[in-house]
Amino acid sequence: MSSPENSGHADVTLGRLEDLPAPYRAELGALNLVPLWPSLRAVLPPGKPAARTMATAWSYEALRPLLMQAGALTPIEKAERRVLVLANPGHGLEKMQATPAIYLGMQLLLPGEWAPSHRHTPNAVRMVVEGVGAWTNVDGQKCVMERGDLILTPTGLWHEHGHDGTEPVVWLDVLDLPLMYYMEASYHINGTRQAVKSGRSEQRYGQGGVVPTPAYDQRQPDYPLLRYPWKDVKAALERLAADDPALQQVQVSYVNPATGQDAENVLGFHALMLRPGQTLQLPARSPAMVFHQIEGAAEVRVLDAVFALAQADTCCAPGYSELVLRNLSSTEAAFLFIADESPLHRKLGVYEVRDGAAKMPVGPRPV
Ligand code: GTQ
Repeated sequence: MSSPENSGHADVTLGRLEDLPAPYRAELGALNLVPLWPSLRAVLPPGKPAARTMATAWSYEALRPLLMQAGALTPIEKAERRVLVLANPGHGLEKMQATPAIYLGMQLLLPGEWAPSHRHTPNAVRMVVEGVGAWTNVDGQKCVMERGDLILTPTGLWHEHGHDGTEPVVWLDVLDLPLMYYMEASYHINGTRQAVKSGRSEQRYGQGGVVPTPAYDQRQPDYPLLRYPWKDVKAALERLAADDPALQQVQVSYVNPATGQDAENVLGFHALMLRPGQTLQLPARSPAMVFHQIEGAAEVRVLDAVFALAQADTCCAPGYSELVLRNLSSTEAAFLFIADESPLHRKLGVYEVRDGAAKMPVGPRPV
């Protein structure tokens, strides 16, 4: 495959739709036919994809009062999931997409409320933003929700949310809903209240380095660990930073502890620590990304945008763009939750890192 630099014919102006006689266009349309050449450059742009995804930030301080208002305006029975969707204007707000494959929503559950049991084809995770006393029952496992915790609700697993506390609880939902919807593979099934089963995944799979040995005729569950407590993830980041003071990218990935692979099939999840005053440059990579400030404050520069994220703020960046992250404090570490489309790109064979000239991956197995 030639690179854009040496593909001498890339600038050739192709014929436009208007160049074709109207009766001919009408005849094509009547037979559900379309000429390719007027759209060829749009669907196969030179060198780099054309992104609809705009670098966009959502302030928690700004959205929180509106979310609380939703709590007053719409009872949970009328919402099932009381969520304000963080929609990217580049895609059109009605598409409810943050990036091509990522949906983001801020969900509010008030004390005593119950968001009834259902399961669906899209994979979801929750990143807890504020409040105590809520829980998510995933496939019979009651996962306590505390700020910064990551809770998985992978494809097909029953889940319902409840709240035994006294203050509102808010969390960030991250789903691969846009992809599933685009594939015409998105649907749900409603269920009844799930019984809490014995055994908690955290007790069994929450210790790095060891996993329970399955009985000889059994295999590990597909999703062995459903809750990743923030206190453990934060401690892992702090140990990583202390172990190697020269390490630039102090980052951990949420993985399936039985396989070491991505925690879910489509989206990747990571936690990043920026040391006090640190600036971190990230090369352009093909997957789009989402950043959510768990603790501290950080600046995110992407394309022409500069976002200052305070705690609980969220932003997104299109793929194929360089990023510069900067801790806005010179005394405190900053911690970011990252969701990206890297498992999807790897599976599709289109994952690439552009730390120099564009390198188009060839073949289905990326490096
Ligand atoms: O909590 O199950 O933001 O089904 C969107 C769809 C949350 C949920 C969302 C959902 C959920």
